[in-house]
Amino acid sequence: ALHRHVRSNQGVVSLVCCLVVLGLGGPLASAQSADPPNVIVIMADDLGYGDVSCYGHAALETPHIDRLAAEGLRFTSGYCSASTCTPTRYSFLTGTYAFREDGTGIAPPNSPALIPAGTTTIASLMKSAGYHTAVIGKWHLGLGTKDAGPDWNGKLSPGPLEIGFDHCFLLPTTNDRVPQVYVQDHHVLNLDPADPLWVGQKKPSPDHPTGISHRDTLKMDWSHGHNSTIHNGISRIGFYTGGHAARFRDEDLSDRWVSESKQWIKDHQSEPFFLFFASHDLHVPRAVHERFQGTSGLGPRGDAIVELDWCVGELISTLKDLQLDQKTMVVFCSDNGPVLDDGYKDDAIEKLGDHDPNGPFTGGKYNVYEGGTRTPLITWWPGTIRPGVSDKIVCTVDLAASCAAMAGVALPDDACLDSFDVSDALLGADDAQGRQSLVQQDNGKGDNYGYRVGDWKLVRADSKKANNIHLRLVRDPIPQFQLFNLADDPGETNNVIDQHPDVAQRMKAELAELIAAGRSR
Ligand code: NG6
Ligand code: CA
Repeated sequence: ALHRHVRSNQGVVSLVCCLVVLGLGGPLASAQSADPPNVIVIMADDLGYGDVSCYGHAALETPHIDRLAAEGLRFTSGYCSASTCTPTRYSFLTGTYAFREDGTGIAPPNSPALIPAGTTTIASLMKSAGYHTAVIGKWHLGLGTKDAGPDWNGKLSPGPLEIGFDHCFLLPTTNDRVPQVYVQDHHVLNLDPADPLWVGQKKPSPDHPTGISHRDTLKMDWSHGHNSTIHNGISRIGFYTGGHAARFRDEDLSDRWVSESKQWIKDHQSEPFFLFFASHDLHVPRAVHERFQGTSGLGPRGDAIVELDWCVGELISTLKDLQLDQKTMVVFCSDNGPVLDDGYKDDAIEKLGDHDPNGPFTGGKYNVYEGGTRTPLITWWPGTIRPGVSDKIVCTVDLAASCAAMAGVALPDDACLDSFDVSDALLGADDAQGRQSLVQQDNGKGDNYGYRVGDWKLVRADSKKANNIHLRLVRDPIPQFQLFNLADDPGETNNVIDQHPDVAQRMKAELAELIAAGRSR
């Protein structure tokens, strides 16, 4: 049978009251924190379990993220749902596993909106609870209609504003993909109509400079792919022309996410708000601001972690300055595990030294070993969340149901099909259970799956291949089914499927049923 979760419909109000009554909140939980909090989800890009110093495997310092962990709750089984960007973001927003929907793998530059207008999302749920909602940073979930895709020179719709966000300020795809422009609400910011923006998959003219024809002019050379249109001395995936006045410098992205977020938080400080802060760090191209260059000693990949850490510090100090820290829950997480060389020659491998991006785990981005999806996850809400470490299983796919429960909104039955209310685990209640099981995916529908139940982990690789197992972009053959016991083998090195055929059989059947049932809730 499927492992059924007991849904806790307890909202944050009753949970916090309960903590107070039982004295579990210590000196922290107070009646005033019974108001549903503002919520900021900070999602890093390609950040591995070992990439921040509070997880104990880093050869660099992340003081601001460490402070979140010291003042909040650090999860050792915190997950994103997929080991690539688009499916994790899809499932975080919709509360439904991305493998249930076709076409939710890594989105190309001209992808239409992957989440249809009117879909229930974490943003629409929070909006219905009276929150102001915004997404600032990397989107990578497509814009525009299914037929036409993004209308770069016109109204970019549907997009975030059609699924519950009041405001967006976006990097539309991912920064190794064209175009390098900001999207503010429905339009490319600062677009000069006399210089229209064209984005396509084919070279627009024979003399169009690319990473191949003008390789010697690049400031960051490519190692695979990423050799089409050049902008800011970096060649990208895809081609574009025009829109010059709208183009940004890669080095300025973090500053812009922070300044836009600060302003938006200030503007909404007296109302409840939900902010999805979607950092582009540390995705390639890792072109950080000049003041962070060389600061980590690990090359641009490490420098991008330092830049991300700075962003976290800025957001937290904004909350403190506005005296919103006791009224705001921050969730810090990642969209997938780590990768070293992801298409540019940026010394990520050469300068790695003792740094251990996936910590004790195997694998990272692009695979379903633990390193692909078990990533830093920290919750912080001073005065309500007691500082500590939690081993409960929680996943970014649960944030929709959990935040909705905290805000007191009921989930429609046909929405958020895989999202569980784990708010008690996120807040650190002593009797919290967290998730009992989790399905992990790598990229598109029908690819490989991981399935964790308690300490058991089933790896189902229908392709019999896995990418990036050792954080090197090679595709290694693996068996179709493997079973691991994470309690004594967190690194998934000892396949015990032959010793535990009964467990494997049960988990294979459960996984198949979970996928076929179309929902886990
Ligand atoms: C891959 C890209 C990689 C990265 C990834 C998406 C190549 C060879 N590789 O196809 O560089 O862009 O897609 O990353 O082009 S993600 O974090 O946004 O999912
Ligand atoms: Ca990513």
